[in-house]
Amino acid sequence: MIKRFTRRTLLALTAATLAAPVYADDMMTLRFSSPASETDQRSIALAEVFAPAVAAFATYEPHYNASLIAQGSELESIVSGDLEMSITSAQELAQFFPEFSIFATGYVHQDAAHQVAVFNDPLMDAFKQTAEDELGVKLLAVMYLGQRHVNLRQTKEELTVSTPADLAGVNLRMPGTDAWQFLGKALGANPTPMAFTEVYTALQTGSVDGQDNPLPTVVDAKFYEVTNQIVLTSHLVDLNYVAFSKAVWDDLSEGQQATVQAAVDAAAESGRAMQLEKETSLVSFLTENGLEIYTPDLSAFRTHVQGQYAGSELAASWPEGVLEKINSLGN
Ligand code: KDO
Repeated sequence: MIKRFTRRTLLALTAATLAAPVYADDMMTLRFSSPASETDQRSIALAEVFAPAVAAFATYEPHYNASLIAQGSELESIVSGDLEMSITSAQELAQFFPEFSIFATGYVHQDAAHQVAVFNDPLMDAFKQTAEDELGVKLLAVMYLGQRHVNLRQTKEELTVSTPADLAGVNLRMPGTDAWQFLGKALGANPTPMAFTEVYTALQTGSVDGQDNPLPTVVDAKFYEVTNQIVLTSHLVDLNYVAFSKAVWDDLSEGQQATVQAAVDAAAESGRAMQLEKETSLVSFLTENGLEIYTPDLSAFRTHVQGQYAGSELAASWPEGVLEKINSLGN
């Protein structure tokens, strides 16, 4: 907790001083960094929907595959003025503000529509305000990343996963932050922290047994080439938030702010629709490419994962009543 407090204070001090808009002959430059590839649906939506909509006053400058900023460092880069946009995660925000971990908790969000309802509900206001006041980052929209499943190198014959007990001893790559590591443990596995861009090689060489991502990511990152099964755990209906520099936002006119917001909303909607379509259509592609895809004992996974969060330090950081409100917004 001390680490987070120090980090939080340091960032608040930095946010107040460093971030400043980047201009080229009065056109604003919006540098965007993501670990995702250019062909990921979220990347496509921002490039093809957001960028043209703001082109009258801003140049969108995307950097993919974490080529400009390392995964997990985007928020600090926005604070320091080295970046203007990213698709951040609740897990990354939870590194500064533990309460964000509620949106990264296994089996809480039910589906894409539930994510949108939660993001647009007043319950989100305090979270957005904290990110704005203490980080200098505006969370403009929620993007649908998809249902995360366990994806393993082992064949189903070598390792059949029915319950969390079957993941005991499995070296499961999870992204680096605490909330991700907690989720990996809650699934029953041994989590290994690793950047997204290193995962393919780690699977190929066997330095990890598996990873967890939605089906569109398994295809886009070609993880299916170096794995043999997908256990449809649906353990996290995952999301990203479009993070936007507040310093840049404050430099926009009201009309330009409205244009940016509408453009981000349209991109999020477009990306969501494409990702949902891919989640349905890619099952046959993956089975045709030799992967065994099956559903485990979901009740066992849900019960075990929720049991791990109950009473945890993460759950202790959740504001009173928020989980109940999130659940009430679901179907
Ligand atoms: C990942 O590293 O597994 C992850 O899915 C975490 C997400 O929050 C997000 O960073 C995502 O990678 C990247 O956008 C690549 O898809």
